[in-house]
Amino acid sequence: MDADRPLSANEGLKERSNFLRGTIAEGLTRVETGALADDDTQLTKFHGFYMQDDRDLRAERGKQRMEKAFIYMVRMRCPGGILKPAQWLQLEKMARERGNGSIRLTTRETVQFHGILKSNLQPLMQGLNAVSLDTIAACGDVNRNVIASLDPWRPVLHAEISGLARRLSAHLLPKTRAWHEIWLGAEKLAGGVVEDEPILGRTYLPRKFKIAIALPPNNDIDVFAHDLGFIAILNEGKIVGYNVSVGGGMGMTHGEPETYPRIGDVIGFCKPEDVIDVAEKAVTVQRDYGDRSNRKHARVKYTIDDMGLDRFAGLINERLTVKLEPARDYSFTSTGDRIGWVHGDDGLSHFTVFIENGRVRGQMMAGLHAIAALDIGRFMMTANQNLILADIPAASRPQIEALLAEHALDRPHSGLRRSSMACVALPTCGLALAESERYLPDLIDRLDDELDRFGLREDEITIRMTGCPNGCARPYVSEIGLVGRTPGIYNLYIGGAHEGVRMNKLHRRDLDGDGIVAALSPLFESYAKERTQGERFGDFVIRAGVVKPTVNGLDFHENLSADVGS
Ligand code: SRM
Ligand code: SF4
Repeated sequence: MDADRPLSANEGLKERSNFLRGTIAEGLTRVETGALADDDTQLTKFHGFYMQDDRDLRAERGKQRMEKAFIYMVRMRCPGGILKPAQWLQLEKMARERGNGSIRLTTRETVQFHGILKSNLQPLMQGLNAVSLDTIAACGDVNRNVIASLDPWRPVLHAEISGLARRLSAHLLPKTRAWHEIWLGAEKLAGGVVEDEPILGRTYLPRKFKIAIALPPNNDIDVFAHDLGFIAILNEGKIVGYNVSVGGGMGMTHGEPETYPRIGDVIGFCKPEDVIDVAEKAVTVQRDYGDRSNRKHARVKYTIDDMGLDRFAGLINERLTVKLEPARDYSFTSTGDRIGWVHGDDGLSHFTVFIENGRVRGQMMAGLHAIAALDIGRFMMTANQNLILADIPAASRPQIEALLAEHALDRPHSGLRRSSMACVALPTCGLALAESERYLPDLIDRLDDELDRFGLREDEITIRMTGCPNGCARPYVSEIGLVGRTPGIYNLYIGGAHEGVRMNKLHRRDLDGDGIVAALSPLFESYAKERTQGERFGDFVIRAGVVKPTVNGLDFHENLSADVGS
């Protein structure tokens, strides 16, 4: 980082916050407004929530000169994404009593609650704490929820990586007691006690930091989209260590080519017992070298591209007790979930419920309630916004099957829909430029009609939509990506790898729904006619010369020329 440039405003705010306390506690007592103080709304992210306003009501309330309809989005921390049925029931209770009645599964194996009023924040946090859950560091300039592949059908391996996710999360959590004090009323630390953040530092990280653990051949967590990735290396059915990937990140800003999505680079291999040290050292290198003057340039991907990958990897190595070894071989086959039943060799079965864009409400909520009330198995929240009802013994299967059928949770879906994700966007996301979660289902109806015409209904082509270029549904690593520009208008990206190892490329700019269908339909037709055995859509459009492959972030924008419209 250039020492001459002034620090961003958030750095001063963190410094002055008394380890993330600010005046949040005082703000909660101010009943005359639904809002919190501006500075505090930056700090609340570290406590796992955002102040928002209902954008559907914004214009009307503005006309009536009323305060915006302030509501809060609360994001839970749940490393590895696994819940007990009783915890699921509690989430549902919280959503009904404290939120807007829906639970939103996110792309990072946890849930968000929307529509929380200020007065409901504390009861919600306490409700989560009552079932050993929390929201600490779910957002903010810290290590976020650690995600791990969900493979309950490989129980021993899965237990190992989900345990690792929990340990990594615990190790990198902020040490401040601010969350416990403000939300649980824990006793304030006595005057003389000095808090410290030995890993994160007193101003925390320059920006968010994300870790994912993959269990090949499953890349359901899109390991290359994260600042730090661990890829399990198997030998004779055992995990012998992990390849380490650094520098993934999806966010960019339209019209600012110096911002770009990037996928991670593999820099070496470490033994299972060294993973925590590798993560800690990667975090501290980013803490010390990340850009604290420009938040749009503060992720690990830019630190790496500024200093060079070798230097970044070298800095990690210098700090490690056991140095990284050369990376080992592995391969991925898919980023998707296995919707429906998977029967394990151990007599346990697992049903992955397809949850369109992660939104659970209505009949789906009722069905999952009935299943959770049986208190069988575990609930696993996938990074594709779906839910696995895991570890169902054979004797309980008929009962679960009946409930799935009764609540239409086992309805078949097309391959495209099964492989779809959309971010939240409107009406809650303050950054949304266009619809996403509320629009993608209708667009998929139309695209399915086209796919039907060419016999492609069952083909699992990954499609992801976001309401802005920040990339919350990881649209740049899907075979088809749609990114909001303005209401009703999207940029279309194609050519990502089905298994998440290559980014896509801009194909057409500024399309409405008709334009998207018109652009994709001929590609579906030629794919159906000309694909080679087993060839994926994303690979086909590259072989057919429709778009050039993206090598990495720095060439992501290279198509931005007249051939894709102005
Ligand atoms: Fe995200 C900001 C929703 C995963 C990149 N993201 C936001 C906010 C909080 C908007 C804001 O800052 O005001 C969104 C809240 C919307 C709402 O109303 O709920 C939001 N992000 C989400 C979720 C809920 C999308 C979803 O539909 O599931 C995901 C929650 C994950 C979680 O449980 O922790 C979510 N966000 C992601 C991912 C995917 C991932 O991490 O695997 C990314 C891309 C990966 C990355 O980080 O690069 C992502 N979100 C962003 C960014 C761009 C960051 C950047 O480096 O440029 C922002 C904007 C920001 O931070 O300034 C953002
Ligand atoms: Fe909001 Fe943009 Fe993220 Fe969608 S991608 S949730 S619109 S920040």
